Amino acid sequence: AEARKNASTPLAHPCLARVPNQLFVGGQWVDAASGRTFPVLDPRTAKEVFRVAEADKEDVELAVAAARKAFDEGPWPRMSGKQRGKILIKIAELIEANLEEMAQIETLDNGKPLAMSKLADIPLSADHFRYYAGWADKIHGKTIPCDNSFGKFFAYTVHEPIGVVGQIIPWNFPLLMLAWKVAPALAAGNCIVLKPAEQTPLNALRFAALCQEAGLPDGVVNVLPGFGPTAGAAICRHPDVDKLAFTGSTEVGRIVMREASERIVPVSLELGGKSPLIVDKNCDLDKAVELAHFACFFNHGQCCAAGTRLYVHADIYDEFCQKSAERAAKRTVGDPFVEGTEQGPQIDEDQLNKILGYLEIGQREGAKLLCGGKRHGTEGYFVEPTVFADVTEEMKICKEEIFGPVQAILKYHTTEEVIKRANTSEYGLASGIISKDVNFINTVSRALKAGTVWVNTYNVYESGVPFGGYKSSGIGRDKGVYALEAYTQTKAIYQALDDNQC
Ligand code: TXE
Repeated sequence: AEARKNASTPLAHPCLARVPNQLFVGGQWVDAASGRTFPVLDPRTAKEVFRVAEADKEDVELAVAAARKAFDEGPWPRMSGKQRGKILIKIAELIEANLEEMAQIETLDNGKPLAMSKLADIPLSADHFRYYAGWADKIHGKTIPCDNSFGKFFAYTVHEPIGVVGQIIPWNFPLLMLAWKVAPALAAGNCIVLKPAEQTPLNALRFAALCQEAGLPDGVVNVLPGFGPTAGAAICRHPDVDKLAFTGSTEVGRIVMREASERIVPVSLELGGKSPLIVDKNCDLDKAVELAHFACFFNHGQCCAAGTRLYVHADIYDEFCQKSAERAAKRTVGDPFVEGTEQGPQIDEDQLNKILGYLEIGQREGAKLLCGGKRHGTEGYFVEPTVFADVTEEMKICKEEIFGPVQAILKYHTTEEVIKRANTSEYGLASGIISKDVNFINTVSRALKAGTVWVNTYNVYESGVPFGGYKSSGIGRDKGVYALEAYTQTKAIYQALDDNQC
């Protein structure tokens, strides 16, 4: 609360009471150097509910300097892993202690159903910090025997933090995407400059306040709300940023990678997807329809891993399409704060227009519209849950990421055929299989070119299990022990065993 300036301004929602509205730099709450602020809109109404300071290049300079100082001179990278782990556990506990408030903030900011924020986003974020707290004192190298003619040596490796990490995240899971990036970077001893998406800065700011409360040293985490081409680009270009981590569109991922290549810094990218979900004829049809519905429509289709290309075996195709359309038509769309709402508004006007554009394109391309197909209501950014059948790989709605509540159903006949077709996408983030046939499952799961395969389930995100893409879906892995590789350097140290060596 003390970090929110102009505290007398009436609050648009009670959950905003403790959300800071400034930048968090070097452990201080500060205005943007330009003095500029930008609005946070409620996606239910498109109306402004809050304003936050808008970071730009000059603020990035200050934040990177603070992170640099914290890394080069501060205690964080020099603390024992155990000590760092304790602070990460404290962060996890604070997120849990503030679960109700942070869930409401997430729903207000993003539009996702409150039940989902409470069940998924916030607890999974806390879990992530607890998971990496456990790793903080287990990040160590190997002892390697050396046997060569120059003498007696042994060698060992140490896994050191990289330094100042620039992290840029999207709006679809604002706190969870933050947790995926921040927790492993902190466990390994790095210092961070984080830019949340301009659509959803609120929980990142609330999180920064919790970091202070948890006793995280100043400058270790810096949070800069702002826009991509300004603050985001400045982070990517800053010569003192030692590593870049990005989640967002493939288009911007290419920009981030270009910047990283200019300075030869490591980069991890988690980008778009167009994930196939393959339904075998050997399945429980009603359960399969429900799972496919969840795979596609969860989080309003705003999931990089959404199962948006639904391949259904010809023997069950007609019934499956009909039932999928019935299920989608029943999906409750409305205020995400109201209990029972399954789908709230999309994130913003750009996304709304992008999705509506694809709904038109799909019909023009000859896909069969089974339900939905237009905007829901006239206020805010709501879209009708939409199902297209008779989709083919040539159609744009099958090739491009829509990032909305749009299911595209395709018919297939043989296993070989569906594997080939599922792998035609430029993306390779996730995939799914629904089947009771273990041979089908084994064959298809090995053949799919995707970073994740969900079998008879979908959208499961366990902190210890890696997540990332093949092909244009990205480089590197978030989560699990794999993410630690992205935030550490490996140093090899040779040591002579023979006293005569010097
Ligand atoms: O993404 P952007 P947008 C996909 C999805 C969606 C599309 C566009 O298909 O419809 O991307 O969404 C920052 N330098 N995904 O426009 O622009 C930006 O401020 C540095 C999939 O929101 O990629 C934000 O913080 N940073 C995705 C972040 O990048 C820049 C989730 C993501 O925004 C920048 C979101 C620049 N030049 C969208 N330009 C997923 N993989 O989950 C923008 N940014």
